[in-house]
Amino acid sequence: MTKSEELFQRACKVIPGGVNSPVRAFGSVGQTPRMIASAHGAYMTDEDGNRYLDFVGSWGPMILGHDDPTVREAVIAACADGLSFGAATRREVEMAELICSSVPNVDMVRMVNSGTEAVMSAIRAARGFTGRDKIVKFMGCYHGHSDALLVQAGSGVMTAGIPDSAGVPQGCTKDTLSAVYNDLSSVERLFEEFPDGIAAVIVEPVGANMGVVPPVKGFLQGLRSLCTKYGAVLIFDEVITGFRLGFTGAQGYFGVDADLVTYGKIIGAGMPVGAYGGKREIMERVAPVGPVYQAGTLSGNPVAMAAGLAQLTILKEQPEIYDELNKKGQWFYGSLKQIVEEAGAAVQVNSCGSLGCMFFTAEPVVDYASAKTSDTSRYSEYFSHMLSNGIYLAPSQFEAMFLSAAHTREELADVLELVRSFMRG
Ligand code: KE4
Repeated sequence: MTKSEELFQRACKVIPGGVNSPVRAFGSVGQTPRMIASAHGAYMTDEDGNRYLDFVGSWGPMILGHDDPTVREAVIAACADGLSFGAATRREVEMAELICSSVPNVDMVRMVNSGTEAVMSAIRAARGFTGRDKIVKFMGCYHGHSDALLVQAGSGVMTAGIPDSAGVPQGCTKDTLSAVYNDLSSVERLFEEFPDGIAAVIVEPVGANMGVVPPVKGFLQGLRSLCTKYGAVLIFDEVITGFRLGFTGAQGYFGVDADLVTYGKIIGAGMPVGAYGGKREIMERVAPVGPVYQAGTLSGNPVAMAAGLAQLTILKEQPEIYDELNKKGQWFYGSLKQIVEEAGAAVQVNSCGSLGCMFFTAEPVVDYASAKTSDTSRYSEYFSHMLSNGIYLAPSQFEAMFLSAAHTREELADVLELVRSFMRG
């Protein structure tokens, strides 16, 4: 028995499914999860000493690679000053100033502890600002596990085949309307049905929780126009795209203005951090200034702020990191596309910048329904082939690959050869 197997057996006795987040259970790929002991640069090492080139990057935070020395030093220095005070601190001010001075349409920002919390709070702020109850989300998009958003969600919900979730009363989701990603008419119909009833439209500006599904031309701009026309708040859930597509995130990358934006992952550099922010007129409805209540014991935690500030400062001061990362992504996913086409394989390669994924289906993937045509058992074979060759991919067809600044083109070229050999069967 490997150490991972032994630890996982113990885990299953005391943690539901042996994991603290469902997708980590490797359930849909039929493998024992590898218990990771350490990670440096583009690599992770498990408890048995096996080393993997990592394409999960903690699901997005590790854009610089694991254990960046500057980030590590900042965390160690912050720890020496104390871990948490439950009081206002300099670092929170610096983090808020950094975000508000860099990202369009974010006049004010509130720190929370996860992407789920950021989205839940942004929805509440939008409802408080508009006085309306209904929200529109897109099938296949995942916005964390707050009750109202667990409706035809992506990520682990999609992987586990749970169309919704047990334990969520109908009352919590009756105001959640589902639309079709990349289909503006499906949104227009909802606004025509509830012209004064929709508080917000929330969208992943690049779908990354049903696998990677980029927006078709005009989709995001169309959402902007509809929200403006009907007085609804447009929320970009940038927990994945924020500070990944570029320093101004999806708003800058696509040139579309949101009213509220949610963050997570990269802004914490691996520490538990989320944030929501946007127009002053909306954010000033949030307590203690306004009537929309939201709070958190560890929100703006000084150690987490130190980690996030260190990572964001590197990204802001070295914009060439994004140029290289996006060029590397274009080359890598473009090469993957070439390999599957040469092999005549029923595989689609979708990508946007450093995000990408391979869908095992012959059908172009543009939304939840087409993503679901993927052959998940074929994906499972692919996953196992790559894992046995030291490549750590998302243990689910419906997740993204995350390239980092630490992945070299030489390493990626070797990965391409492994994919080529798999496609040859
Ligand atoms: P967290 O609560 O997991 O920090 O963030 C929720 C969330 C919100 N919005 C988007 C667009 C997200 O992708 C996420 C979380 N992403 C998943 C990966 N697909 C987290 C992995 C997991 O659940 O373990």
